[in-house]
Amino acid sequence: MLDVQSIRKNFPIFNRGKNPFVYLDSASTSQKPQSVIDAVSTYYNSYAANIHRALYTIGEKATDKYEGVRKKVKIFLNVPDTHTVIFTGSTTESLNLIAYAWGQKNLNADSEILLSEMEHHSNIVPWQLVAEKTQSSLQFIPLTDDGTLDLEPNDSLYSKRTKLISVCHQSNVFGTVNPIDSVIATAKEWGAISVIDGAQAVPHMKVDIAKLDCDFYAFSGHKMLGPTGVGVLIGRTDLLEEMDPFMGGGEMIDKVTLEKSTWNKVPWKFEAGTPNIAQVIGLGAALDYIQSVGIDKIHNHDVDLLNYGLDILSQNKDITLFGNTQNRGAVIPFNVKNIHPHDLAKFLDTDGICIRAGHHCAQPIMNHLGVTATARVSFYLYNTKSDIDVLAESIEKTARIFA
Ligand code: C6P
Repeated sequence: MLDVQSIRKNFPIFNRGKNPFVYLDSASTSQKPQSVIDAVSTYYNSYAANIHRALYTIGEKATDKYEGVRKKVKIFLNVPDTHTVIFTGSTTESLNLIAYAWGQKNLNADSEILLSEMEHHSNIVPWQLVAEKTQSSLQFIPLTDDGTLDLEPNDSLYSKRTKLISVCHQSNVFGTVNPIDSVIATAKEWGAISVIDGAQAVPHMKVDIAKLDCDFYAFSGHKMLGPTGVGVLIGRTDLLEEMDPFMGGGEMIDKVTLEKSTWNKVPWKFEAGTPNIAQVIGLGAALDYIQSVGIDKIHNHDVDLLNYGLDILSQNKDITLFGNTQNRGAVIPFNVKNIHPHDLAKFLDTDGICIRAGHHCAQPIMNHLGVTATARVSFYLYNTKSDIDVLAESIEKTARIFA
């Protein structure tokens, strides 16, 4: 059991004296504990310097702290080699990095890119862009009505032309935790590389990169208590070494002449320019915080809230819940009869409740569901069952106003 009241004391946003304040949008971005805010401000207050180039004490300290976070990520996710942990700006940037740096070199008119209909736009649009450039084509693993992927062996989906399979570990709309072990195994079987979008998974469950043995894994810091502006891409050493850089500039080079340049080693080959130093250091503090609480405890707490939320919301006859999958994270998409989700979100906000409403950057899912938007609530370690009770009451109140 998590001691949620003690946890909430660590998050300044819950202690502003604003009551009620019910934050149910952690799938969009999480709140930050004081230790993360302190780690970022301490960097700016006491050792703000560029990394890998400053020869003075505070520069060395900044470099050590930044590189130390690479080791923390390695330990947190059981990554075989620290050098395969690349810092980016976000999951979006991580996925674009693969699409451009791997895709442009390895895809051609004979290649197929296999995605799923469940993807966030950041795991669709970069592939559309690279498909257009390379004349390769896109295929999609179908979505079923209960919010899972139809992974049945299917000759029209998988073939020798399949060069890359990219799916999310956990859906940001349904919360579905996909059987990525089998997706990764299928990719290997067909000689394709596997890419996993872990944006919604890493904050909420134990992820073991060595065990998964995928080719690329991407996630964002801001959904896991860290600052915005930092993401991670983990890649397989040989693939990263073969790939051309994604961006050119300082730091990513070995030698530069006016005619040509050679590249720094992995991971720095992919970290052009001054990186997001403060944000990476903040991510390190977020990893420390999650480890101090325990990712398994957080996961169990999520599941508890999910089951409670599903139970409470399903008692309201005006609510339509979307998706119905057994293995899922703490995300619930729904709509309320006769209320547009945007109106619902605005009315809930007047009661101090933050939820997401819209297409959730997953318009193909909305098309599949036959709606333009849904409401969505998502839970994290600082949420309580009483947050869900307050939500349910406010939904009922809003429904009475709209009736
Ligand atoms: N989903 C949500 O409210 P960035 O923005 O790059 O940190 O993460 C993009 C992203 C990629 N994949 C998945 C599965 C995601 O959920 C997200 C971000 C947020 O659902 C913001 S749209």
